[in-house]
Formats: sequence, C-alpha cells, structure tokens
Amino acid sequence: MTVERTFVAIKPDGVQRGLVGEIISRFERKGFKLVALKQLIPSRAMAEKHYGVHRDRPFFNGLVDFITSGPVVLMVWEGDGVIAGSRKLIGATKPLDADPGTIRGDLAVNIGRNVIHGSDGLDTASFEIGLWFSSAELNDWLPSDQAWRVES
Ligand code: D4T
Repeated sequence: MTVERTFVAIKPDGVQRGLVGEIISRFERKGFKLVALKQLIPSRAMAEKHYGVHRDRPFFNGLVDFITSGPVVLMVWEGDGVIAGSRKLIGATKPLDADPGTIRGDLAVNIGRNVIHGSDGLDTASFEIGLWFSSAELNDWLPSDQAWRVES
C-alpha cells in the first residue's frame, strides 16, 4: 500500500441535512487523516470544471445547478489506499444500489442527491485536489497515535 491523498466533498444535500459530522466521523474512525477542510458555495465555473467529464451528459446542467445551490464541505484525506478506501466508505453512485454500512447506503436514496463525492482514481484525485485547494491549504502533520494505526 502507498500513502495517497483523495478529494472528498459533502454535497449541498449532505450539508443541508446536517450530515457533516456523521460523514467526517466515518472517515476519522476508519483511520484516515484529514489534511485539508473548508466550506464554500461553489461558483458555476468551478462546478463545471469539476464535472467537466460529464459536460455532454443529459444530467449535467441539473448537476451543476445542484452543486452550486448551497454550501459544500471540501476535504482532503490521506492514508494507505485512501482513494479506493474512500469509495468503499461512500458506496455505489446509485444510493439504492449502495450496500448498507456505506454512507450512501445508509443516508441517501436518490442518485441526484447522493450526499457525497470522492475521487475515483489517482489522476482525478490529483486534478480535484489541485482544483479546489492551494498547496498552502494542505497540512502535513503526524497524528500522535499513528503507531497504533500503521505498522512501522
Ligand atoms: P460523484 O462524482 O458525485 O462522486 O459520483 P460518482 O463518481 O459516484 O458518479 P459519477 O461520476 O458517475 O456521477 C457524477 C455525479 O452525477 C450525478 N448523476 C450521475 C446524476 O445526477 N444522474 C445520473 O444519471 C448520473 C449517472 C451523481 C453523481
């Protein structure tokens, strides 16, 4: 396993429904390390860049309307295998297909209101972290209980 960083966003529905603490808690309890965190209301330009790969899909405009409709909570998490590990914590894109125990499986029902986003690979993680955060906002730090999470 190699230490990676991934981008995770709690979407406007997750913030409006008061799920921020619940979601952050699941990442913390897993043992991943939070290295950046902020709340903002995305501009249309930023949302269109973030979802640029979906530009030609029929749901694109509705998705951008939704993502820009209110505050989102943006995070960078670090850890061994954190990219795939986060996707497992998050669950399938369609919440009704997401396993119980996952964030979407437990907390969402609709694909257009699926609460959370997580990068799906090394390239997208790097692109999305760079899109939403400056390098000065990413904190290098060592949790005091690190030896109890990772074999040295
Ligand atoms: P995100 O990117 O939000 O983490 O979702 P996923 O990585 O799990 O899924 P995705 O890229 O295929 O979809 C991006 C985003 O678009 C919404 N969506 C998707 C939608 O509203 N209607 C649809 O039909 C699809 C396929 C949900 C997630």
